[in-house]
Amino acid sequence: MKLSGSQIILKVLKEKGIDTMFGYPGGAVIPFFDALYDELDYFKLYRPAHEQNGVHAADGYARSTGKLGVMVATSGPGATNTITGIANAYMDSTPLLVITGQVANTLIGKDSFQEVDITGLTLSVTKHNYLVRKVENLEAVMREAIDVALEGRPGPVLVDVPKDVFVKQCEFKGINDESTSAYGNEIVVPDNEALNKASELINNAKKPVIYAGGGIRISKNDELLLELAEKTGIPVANSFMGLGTIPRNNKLSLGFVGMHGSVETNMAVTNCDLLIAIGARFSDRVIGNPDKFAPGAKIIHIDIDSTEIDKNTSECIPLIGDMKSILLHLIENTDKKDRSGWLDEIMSNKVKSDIEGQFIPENILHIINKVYSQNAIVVTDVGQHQMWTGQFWEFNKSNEFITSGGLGTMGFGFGAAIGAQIGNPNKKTIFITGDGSFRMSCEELVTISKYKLPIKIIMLNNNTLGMVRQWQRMFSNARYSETDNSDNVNYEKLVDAYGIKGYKAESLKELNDIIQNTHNINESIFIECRISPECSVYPIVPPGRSIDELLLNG
Ligand SMILES: Cc1ncc(C[n+]2csc(CCOP(=O)(O)OP(=O)(O)O)c2C)c(N)n1
Ligand SMILES: [Mg+2]
Repeated sequence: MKLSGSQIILKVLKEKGIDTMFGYPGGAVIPFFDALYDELDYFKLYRPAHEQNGVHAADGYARSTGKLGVMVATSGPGATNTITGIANAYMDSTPLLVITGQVANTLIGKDSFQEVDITGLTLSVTKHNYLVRKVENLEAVMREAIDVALEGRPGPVLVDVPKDVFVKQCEFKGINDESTSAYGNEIVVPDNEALNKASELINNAKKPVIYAGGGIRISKNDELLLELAEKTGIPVANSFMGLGTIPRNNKLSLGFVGMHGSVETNMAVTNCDLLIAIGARFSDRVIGNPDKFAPGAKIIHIDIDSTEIDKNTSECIPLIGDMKSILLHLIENTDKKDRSGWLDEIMSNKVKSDIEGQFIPENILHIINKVYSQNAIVVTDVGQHQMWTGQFWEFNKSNEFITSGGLGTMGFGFGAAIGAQIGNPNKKTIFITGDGSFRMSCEELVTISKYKLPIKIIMLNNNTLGMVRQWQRMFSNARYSETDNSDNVNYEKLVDAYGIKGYKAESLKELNDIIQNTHNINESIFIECRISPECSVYPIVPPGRSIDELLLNG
């Protein structure tokens, strides 16, 4: 059967069970969108207002569903607009397929209209990328690209397709095509000796801590993590990406560790004698001064990606391979233990403060969390509001928290919330944003009204680029250079222009009333919470310091 390049792409997507895409048209991809036009009874394509947000949407869709996220963009500016989204997905290990149109083969390398070397530009932020110059190669490349994105440690893969390749025809070989390589079938498991040694270390540890990261969400192992923690009585500190891997209201959950970790969590990791890292990568935001991170601990490092071992730490005991197999082995070979003495010691460091009645992020988030405690996906932007959400929201599951961890991309949240809501029509998507971040992506208001996505937008409006301002205040002599945002944007009017109802709250009572009156409405709403620019994220570990050198104020 002869098919065009565009039809080949759609055929392989269908074969892989992919029916949802994000995309934005343009000259080089007209043939692709033309072929799609005939397939709209199977495929659903969502068009964002901006390609960057389309990639973030594919990312939010992938993180919340565990499926591949797909974004299609045109050549030149369409392609360059995807780069931030691709880098963001790369840092947080999200499986994405980005298909870009390229100028026709005969025009490549001539500074042609809307030509950019997108494979060159994205080389360092993709797991792999391809420029497919011959239609005969497209079928195998498409299959391989999808497998590479999903297999092992997932990541974004880009396929660049010249316009003539979309149009040219060739024979479609089908799944038995021998030129397709077999990615994704190999399950690597560490040898028994290493696993037994790790079990023994766990059995003998007096003060162990599990450091659980986003790899647990990616490999869908929340339940096994909980089983291991509960059997061994070992408390769990999360990386920011790992929040939700253990329910936050479980007594073994310590929340997240690192720059904005709580005192008890950072002290637990500092004082532990064994740290069991599971699907976490010891990012600099977690470890602070590497020489003083968990100084008396042996470290077991469980990961699918061997290049993570000893990258940011040294002398780990590595367990490389399939997390499910490793966790099952550890659960079976570790002793059931009561470590409540150690947990009590950890919890004695907890700091209590009297904040009742104050219109501050902690109380605001508690009110919202109470109403949306079940079946909700929380998506954030980047800044103080992101850290407050991580600190105060009681997550139940790992795929119910979506945030930009590694790249810290302001503007990530709106697109990601759109993708999460599309992937999970039966869940409520709560998008928590800041005034600065929202200004970077609010063009997507049109997308949620067009597709009737009932996303709840909560803006913590401090009229400032709060996180940067906090650093200026604490570490730059309060010289507030270019962080002021108090230019009286009327956000209620802005959202009204898109047919979305907006509310403003300046007290807990107002917020409570708004939430009570609106939470059952199956439409998008926007709630602006006007907070003081002086609200800060505490604790904070000053740059370069160790994670036990926390500041609680100042
Ligand atoms: C694209 C991008 N540009 C700049 C930054 C640097 N940055 C980090 S947090 C922040 C302030 C965010 O402001 P806002 O969204 O209002 O959140 P707040 O900290 O006030 O809660 C800035 C400018 C970034 N992370 N991403
Ligand atoms: Mg702000």
